[in-house]
Amino acid sequence: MPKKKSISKAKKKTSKKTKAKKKVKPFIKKVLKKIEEKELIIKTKPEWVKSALVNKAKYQKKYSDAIKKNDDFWKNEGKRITWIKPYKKIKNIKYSKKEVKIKWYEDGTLNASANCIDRHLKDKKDKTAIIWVGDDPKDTKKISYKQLHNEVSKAANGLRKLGIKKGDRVTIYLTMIPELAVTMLACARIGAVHSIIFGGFSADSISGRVNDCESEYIITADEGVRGGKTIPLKQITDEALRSCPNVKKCIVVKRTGNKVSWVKGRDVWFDDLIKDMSTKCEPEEMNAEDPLFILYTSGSTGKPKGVLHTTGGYMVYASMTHQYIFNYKPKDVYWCTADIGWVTGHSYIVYGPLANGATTIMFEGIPTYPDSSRWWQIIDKYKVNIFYTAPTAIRALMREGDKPVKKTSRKSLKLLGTVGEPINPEAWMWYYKTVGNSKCPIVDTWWQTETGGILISPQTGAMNLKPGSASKPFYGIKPSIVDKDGKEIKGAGEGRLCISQSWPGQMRTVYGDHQRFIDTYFSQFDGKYFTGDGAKRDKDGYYWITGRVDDVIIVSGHNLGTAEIESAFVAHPKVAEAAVVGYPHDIKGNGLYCYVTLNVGEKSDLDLERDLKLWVRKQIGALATPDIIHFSPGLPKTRSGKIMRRILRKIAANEHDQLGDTTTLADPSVVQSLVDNRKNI
Ligand code: 6R9
Repeated sequence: MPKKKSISKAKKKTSKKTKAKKKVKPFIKKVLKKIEEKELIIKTKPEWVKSALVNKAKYQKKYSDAIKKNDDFWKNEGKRITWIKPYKKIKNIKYSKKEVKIKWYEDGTLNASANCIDRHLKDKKDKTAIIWVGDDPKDTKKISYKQLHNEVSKAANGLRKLGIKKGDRVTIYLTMIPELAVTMLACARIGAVHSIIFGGFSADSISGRVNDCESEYIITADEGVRGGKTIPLKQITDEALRSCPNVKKCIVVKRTGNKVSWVKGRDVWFDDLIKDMSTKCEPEEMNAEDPLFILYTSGSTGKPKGVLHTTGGYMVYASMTHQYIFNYKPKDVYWCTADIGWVTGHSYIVYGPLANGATTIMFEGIPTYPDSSRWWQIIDKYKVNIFYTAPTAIRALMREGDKPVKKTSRKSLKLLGTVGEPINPEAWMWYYKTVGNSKCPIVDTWWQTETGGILISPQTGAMNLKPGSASKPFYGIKPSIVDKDGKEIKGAGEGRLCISQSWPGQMRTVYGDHQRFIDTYFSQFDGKYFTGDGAKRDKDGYYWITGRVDDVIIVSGHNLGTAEIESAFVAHPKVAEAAVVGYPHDIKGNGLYCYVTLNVGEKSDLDLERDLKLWVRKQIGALATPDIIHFSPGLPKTRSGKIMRRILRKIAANEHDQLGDTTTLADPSVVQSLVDNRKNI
């Protein structure tokens, strides 16, 4: 694929720019046209099939068996985990508008930390479990399974010494340092329920979460380090704890060694706590349905929900999806760039890979520090085979041009993955061609905090790839597309995405508010879990996620998915990112207010504004002609890279005095600049 402009290129004279633009345009047009005709297919290559765990026929058989003989299927798959007391019962499910009960393997017992560590000691004790890569390229550390065992056991004994016991909630507020994985596994070892909060969240978000789950213990660090900057974690924690009267102990990991304030009797240095602890710590025997963790996720309304996951089913599902979807082999070096404070980090940095005895990379930094080649350098240095990231990061790096990528070889790569939001086909193609040198399949994995693991994704070797489509359901997953009245749409069609059969990794409740769990996910469509997402199923049975259902804008009576319009914007050679929201419009009902971020070096002016309106109109149709284009250097995003359209809607509607909670934003200062530059409607 012809290059998008790099910074240096973009700075060159206009004549060159025009030339580059000419080079790009026909290609993009071709891509869009092909996608429209559903023709853009990346055919499964023979070498992918050769190395894959399944081929087309095997996938189809396994999928249909898993649906039809669901209990037998999960009975068998449950064996991938080491149980203390094996299960006899498989599932016990009640899915209705009034009552929801989800239990898997309910008479079995196990320990999640023992599954991630102890069971590998026999044959893999010297294998690297975690490669920690620091923010500073010189900072790096390899932790073997044996070392991980010792560190986790010491930490677990330390936590026990403080009085923490089975069932207690422990909040962890750390950036990506090894102690984050160590303390979460230590909690699991003693049966405490961890609640991890992104190391970028504010004091208010912390206190809200600590109080909601009545956590009496918090683990943090003096400071965090990201992109060459420090984050005052302890200071933020101190501020949060002023409104958390029930917190008894604050355990502090030393990361930078800079001075921090201290509350005598409450604060404890992590190093002091574990100094004299034994490297032996008997794992607590947990029932399969005992809670493993709580993870807060914000919805469009109300306070964040404490999504609760339990032990047995979650471990089976995380381990299984990690193996099958990433086509994981025992010698692979695997890297998921997510933060552990996000569900992707829980399932696909820690629990899934470690349960499978993998070598998993934990990266403290950001993709653009010290320069925008950092990720690709890490891939070369550690010979990464499987790489999993988010579309928002792909788009940001694409914005920097091909040069930083091309400086590296990336020849160790075998498979690429994405998660978090719909990936626009242009970013998909760049990822495929530029990053993967057209030799790695891409798995576009659709799932949610609530689902515990991936539900819809291609399976390498078993199906062709369609850029922008999350493809097909995983084993045992039964998606169902319904219209707004709940009527099931069979075959090809578009509507709301539900899942009509439980799977082991599913969340069990909203912590402390089971009614909210029922109301949020089960009250709309009887007997089905409603995901909140819209989806299309094409004639080949591929799923295309169209975004959150509340992201649909009705213009002159026609439904327009924001993802579709945004994808059209991003296909323009000058555009890096876009977010589209609706605003009340006298004639059309809703108008389209479009926030657009340009590639580095591009200038916004009236000509470009006109160009972009025509461009989108041409890609989608007159109905989708943008009403307002607001050029903005950044968009309000959560730390996991999701655009907060709720805030953008308020700014568009000139209701910026009612923005609501903005504490979960990665960079809250973006909001003020958007408000200051708002366009009149
Ligand atoms: C894992 C995670 C869940 C929401 C989900 C959907 C969006 C995630 C996606 C995707 C299209 C994909 N989403 N993966 N949309 N294609 N491959 O992201 O969890 O933070 O809870 O977000 O993210 O809208 O409903 P979470």
